[in-house]
Parts: sequence; structure tokens; C-alpha cells
Amino acid sequence: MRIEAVSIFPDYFQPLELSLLGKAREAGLVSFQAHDLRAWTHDRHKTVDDTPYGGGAGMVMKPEPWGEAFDQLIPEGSEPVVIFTTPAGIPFTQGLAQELAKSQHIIFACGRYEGIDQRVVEHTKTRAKVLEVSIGDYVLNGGEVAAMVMIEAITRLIPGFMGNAESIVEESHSDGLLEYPSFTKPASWRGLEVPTVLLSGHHAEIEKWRKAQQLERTERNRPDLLGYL
Ligand code: 6GU
Repeated sequence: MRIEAVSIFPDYFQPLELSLLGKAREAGLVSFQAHDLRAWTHDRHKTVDDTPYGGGAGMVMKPEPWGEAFDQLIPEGSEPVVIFTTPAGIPFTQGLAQELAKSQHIIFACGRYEGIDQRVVEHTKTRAKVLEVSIGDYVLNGGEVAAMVMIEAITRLIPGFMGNAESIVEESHSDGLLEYPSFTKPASWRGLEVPTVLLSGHHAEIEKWRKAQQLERTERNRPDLLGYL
């Protein structure tokens, strides 16, 4: 999988060089490259923003540098996925991460200021599968951190990336419920006991207990997932 990001702060992506993603990269499963949007400007000040038509607060990212970036980064005759990061996008979910993990080429377009001129989104649809995606109901200063969140969630689902395929099947959100609580040794710690069913060796009982815990946790922390909201 080839992943790229276009940003006015490409240095934000430095951590992707390290850790888990670094390992997937070493194994040749994924490549990553961050690009500086200002490379596609032509004025002395490398201007990427301007005032909004219709008035209002803040600045809007100009279309021209983005257009030239995609002219260069979208290969002729291929159809990569281009993800525009925006709090106004569709929600990023485990399901979307699973879909995107099948992609050959993903380009993240990281907006800053009050967003990117909407015509960039429309024009990019002529050459790519375009998604406007949000990572949650809060506002970040820019899409760089959101892109990193998505990159981590997507790359760990690439076949061959994680050692244990079962831990992906069992984890939170992959069955629409939150994960059950986990315990390890010692069985007694600071006066707190591990639930006895987990020490029993009765696999059917353990499975039943874990499912009940999943439901209780989900009802308490995320009633929306159960359709209660
Ligand atoms: Cl993708 N971008 C920004 N700027 N803020 C966000 C977001 C994205 N998702 C949630 N908040």
C-alpha cells in the first residue's frame, strides 16, 4: 500500500517513520511519503490561503496549489483514494478502516484554516475516489493528526501487518460492540480479585461472561452503538 499526505506541515508526519508503522514499512507492506503543499506555489511568499468569498471568519486554502499537487501525485490511468480531512466529513469508523485497508494507493489532503476551496474536492473526483472524512465530533487546527490516526488504524489491518489475526477479530468495534475487560496475573492484586469465571477453565462460561461484559460496557459507554440514542 502506498500512502501519501499533502500538508503545509509535512514534519507532523515524522513519527510515522518510527514504531509499528516503521516495521510495516521495513517489511515492504506500506510506503509513506509526506509532501509540502507549498512546493506547488509559485509566488515569493508561497501563499496557500486567501479570504473567503461571501465573507466570514478565517482563511480558505486556495485551489491552485492543490490542483497542481494532484496533477503530479495522481498517476494517469490509476484511481487512488483521496481523503480530504475535515470535521465536516463522514465519520471514520473501523468499517471504513477495513475498506481502506484494501486500497493500493491513498492520498491524504490535510486542510488547515477554514478548509480547502470546495472546487478542489469536486475536481479531484474526476481522477480519484474521493472521501471527505472526520475522525470525530470535535475540531482540530488541521487534518495532519487526523490523517495520522487514520493511517495507524488502516495500516494495522493490512494482511500480514499484525502478528495475531484473532486479536483483530476480537477487538473493540469489529463486531459493533466494545471489547470486554482484560486481566492477567496475579489473580489477587491490592485486594482486587480477577473475576473467578476467568480462572475456572470453563470456556463456554467465559465466553458468556465476556459477551455480557461487552454488552454492559457498550450500554454504559456507547448506548448509540446499541441504537439506544
Ligand atoms: Cl479530519 N480535521 C480537522 N481539522 N478537525 C477534525 C477532523 C479532521 N476530524 C475531527 N475534527
